[in-house]
Amino acid sequence: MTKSPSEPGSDVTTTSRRKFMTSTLAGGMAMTGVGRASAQQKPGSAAVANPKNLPPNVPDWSKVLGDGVAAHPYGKPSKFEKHVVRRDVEWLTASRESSVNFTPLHELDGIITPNGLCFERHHGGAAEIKPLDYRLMIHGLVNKPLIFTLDDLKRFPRTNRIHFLECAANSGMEWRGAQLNGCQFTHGMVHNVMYTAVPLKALLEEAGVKPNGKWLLAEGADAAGMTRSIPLDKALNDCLIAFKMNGEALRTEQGYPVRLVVPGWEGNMWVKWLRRIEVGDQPWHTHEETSKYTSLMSDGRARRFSFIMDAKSVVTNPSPEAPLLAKGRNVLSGLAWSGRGKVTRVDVTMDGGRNWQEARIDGLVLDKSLTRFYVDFDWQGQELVIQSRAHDETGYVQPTKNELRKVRGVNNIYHNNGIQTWLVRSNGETENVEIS
Ligand SMILES: Nc1nc2c(c(=O)[nH]1)N[C@H]1C(S)=C(S)[C@@H](COP(=O)(O)O)O[C@H]1N2
Ligand SMILES: [Mo]
Repeated sequence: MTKSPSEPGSDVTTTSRRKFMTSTLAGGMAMTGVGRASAQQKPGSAAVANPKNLPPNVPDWSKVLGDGVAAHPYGKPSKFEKHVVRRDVEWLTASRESSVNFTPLHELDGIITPNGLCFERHHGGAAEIKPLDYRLMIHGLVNKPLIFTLDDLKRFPRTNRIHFLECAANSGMEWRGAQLNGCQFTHGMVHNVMYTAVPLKALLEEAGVKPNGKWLLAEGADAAGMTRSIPLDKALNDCLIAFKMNGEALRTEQGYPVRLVVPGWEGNMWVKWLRRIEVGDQPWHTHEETSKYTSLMSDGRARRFSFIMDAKSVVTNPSPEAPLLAKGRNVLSGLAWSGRGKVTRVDVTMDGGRNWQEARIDGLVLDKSLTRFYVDFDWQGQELVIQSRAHDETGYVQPTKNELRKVRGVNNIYHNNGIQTWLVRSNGETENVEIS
């Protein structure tokens, strides 16, 4: 019911009259280790190398043998990368079990999210399922109700697909203005992995959907028993029953041993620890699609079944946790995605919307996947007001936050795909702001 306006940038005022609304919680954030406090290096105070290890000297690590091959049966990141972790915001949720942590987007590059850094969102903790005891049941309006073991699933023809998963609440704290000082927290409820999976279509064909079967109910085996209604057309089109991510078994947090993949649609439909799929003739109107995952509009009505994640983008570097450290040659980097298909173009402005340039998209451009973009630029210490704007193959253009507020109001948590603004100060420090 709400189509976002397609003329972003129109409400940006001139430079002289521009006011910045900065992150209101920046101070509190620093205390809980969020935001600038978590940046590895402060602008202008780049860590200094030990001259002993620099050319022409022989560095320390060339004088001793390294670890043998058995030291790490399962490899870990370098110990110098300890800061690259999922982080959470303690005050955001009442319990650890129904909570969320965030992908450190500003530390990553390319389009694939490493398994150990995929944000987690669960409503009743991460279930631990013994693979031998795992079963997937398909029942309801089918000719032949079926129960599959994990091995049964792995005997169906499989496919590999790279898709983003974005929580509908990603950027949800920003509806009323800039809040969280770091792209890990404003945009980190997204990950992008390659799934090895069986198309859901194959299993539904095996069971034989009756002619009046029009909707599916997907249910998780966790304590939260997550349930969502999914239109049959979507299920037959591109939904997947996934058992591997980035080549290895799903992580416990991501639904081991099996999760549902619903490409381009809101994260809560991607049921983890998938237990059963029921075929019915109408949606179920579960708790997760009535009291939750609906959006209260200004007129008091609620927007429901808002499945698709609209096109969105964010500049990951520079950003509050990744300030500019040096003048001269610099790389601006970011991510763009769309639940409607491929990203076709990303525009970037460094002066708050007066001038836009087309970013350089690099690497794979895939359907309903994160897409990496860059702008290679020269920085002479001037203040920058950085934004990015994604376009997708349907012609949809990412709106400004104010344009979104006009159609959706501010009583909202979900589906905030508005344009993000970072203010880079002349010392390189970067802040979450909004332009008024
Ligand atoms: N069974 C089950 N599935 C679930 C959830 C859950 O709590 N239980 N959370 C959902 C929500 S709200 C999101 S955003 C995604 C998060 O997936 P991730 O943990 O792999 O990031 O899983 C979805 N699937
Ligand atoms: Mo979510």
